[in-house]
Amino acid sequence: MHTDILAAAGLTDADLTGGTLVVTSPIDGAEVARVAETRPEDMSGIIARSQAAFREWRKLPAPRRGELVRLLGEELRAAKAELGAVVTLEAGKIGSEGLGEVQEMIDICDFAVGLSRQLYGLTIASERPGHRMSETWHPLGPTGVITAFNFPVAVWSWNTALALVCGNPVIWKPSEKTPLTALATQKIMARAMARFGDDAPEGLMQVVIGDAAVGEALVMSKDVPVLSATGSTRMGSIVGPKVAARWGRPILELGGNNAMIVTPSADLDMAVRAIVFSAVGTAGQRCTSLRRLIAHDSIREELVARLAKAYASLPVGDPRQGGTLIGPLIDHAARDAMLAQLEKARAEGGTVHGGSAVTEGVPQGGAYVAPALVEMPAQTDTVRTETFAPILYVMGYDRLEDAIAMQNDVPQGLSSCIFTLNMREADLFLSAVGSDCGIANVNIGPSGAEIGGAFGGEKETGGGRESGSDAWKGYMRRQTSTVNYSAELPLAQGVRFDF
Ligand code: UN1
Repeated sequence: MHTDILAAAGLTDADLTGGTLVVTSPIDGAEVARVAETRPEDMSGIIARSQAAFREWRKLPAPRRGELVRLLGEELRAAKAELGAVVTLEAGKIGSEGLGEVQEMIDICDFAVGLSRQLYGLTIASERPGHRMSETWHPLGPTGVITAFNFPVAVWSWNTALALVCGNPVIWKPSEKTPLTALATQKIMARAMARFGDDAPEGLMQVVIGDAAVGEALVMSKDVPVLSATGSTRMGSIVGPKVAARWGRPILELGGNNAMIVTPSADLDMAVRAIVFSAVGTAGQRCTSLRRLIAHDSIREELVARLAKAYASLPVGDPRQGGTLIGPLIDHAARDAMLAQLEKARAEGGTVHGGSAVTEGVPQGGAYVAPALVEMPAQTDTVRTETFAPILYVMGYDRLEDAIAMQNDVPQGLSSCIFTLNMREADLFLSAVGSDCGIANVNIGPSGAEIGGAFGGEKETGGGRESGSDAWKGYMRRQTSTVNYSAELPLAQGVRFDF
């Protein structure tokens, strides 16, 4: 059955057998493939190929580069079902989330195609007569993209669609847990490149598979001027300084500890739906997953009761089955980490609803859990720690200022939201004294961001921005140019230097 899914995605025996990286499905823990790994000693050749591709690719006009991304979007549309199925098999996402991830790839391609005609610079008024100033954006060079298991292909596409139209080749290191989605995506990319023709240089888009040593080569190489990395704060704290120390440009998208404030005026029906999707969707394994609920004391008990009822009805199981809403965690270590955090929360005075391992009615071998709702007396150390699992901590508040302070009082700063029908509360939350996160929403949950906005966050989230808005500027270098079309040579700031 797996073979059918993998073959439909264009993967052959050569891709799936004979290698040293054992790939298992989180659905049942069964081995799916043995994928060949890139040898660390081959990385310098791979980076050199990327540099060679860069020398050609940067010469093409950006709208022509956009044409390749347009074709990539077309190929992704044609392969949506097949690639979505591989996401489900390899990352354990339910069907509609696997498809949604591919849709996110298609959306960013559309965005990047338009962008390829809009890499706008500025013209600037010069203080000197007969002079003009302008600002132009140029390609930077090979872009390393290190992605995580939880969005195994969408995050690649945010970076790659932008990097390509900006004139940069890409070297992609996917998570060791999800190499098959990367190989399937590379096949789709190869089809787009074949249709594009000869001016897509060989080496424009390369995939490298392996462990930290392979990633390290990208992190350390001066020939990889942009390094985008998505993953844990621990990983980012290693990668970020190393890239910065060699004067590269890191784009970091790390941990989140996303909160929702629910105020007395909130539409609780809507809040419950938003909470359930954002806390348990993708089994709580999005960097944007809702992890903390800060509810006004006047509605907290009612909200918890409604959530406990909703949680009890959520189907946990095989993500390939139509009705399932909560698939497996990525592996047993993730389940152990979740259960350990729940123990800590209990020790800190928390009351845990749900949160146990599920072994009945699910495929054997996978790490399935019932989502946990944990009422906490305060925002303890455990609450301030991101755990990649469906745990939602609930705290109460009395004054909105205190709720905002609590929402901000964590090391991470990715996503946040408020449910309220009171416009003063909503705008206070979005103001300079409100949420300190990169994403702040009103009356929607913290997850499921559209690609049109810049995606990323502050503090330990790493400060990077990817995807929409002007995130493309992270992949380009800015050149300020002053042109003198007069026959004089006046100096700026009125400086005289006559001789
Ligand atoms: C991630 O979990 O790394 O906003 C990315 C969202 C998705 C992307 C999540 N569009 O939830």
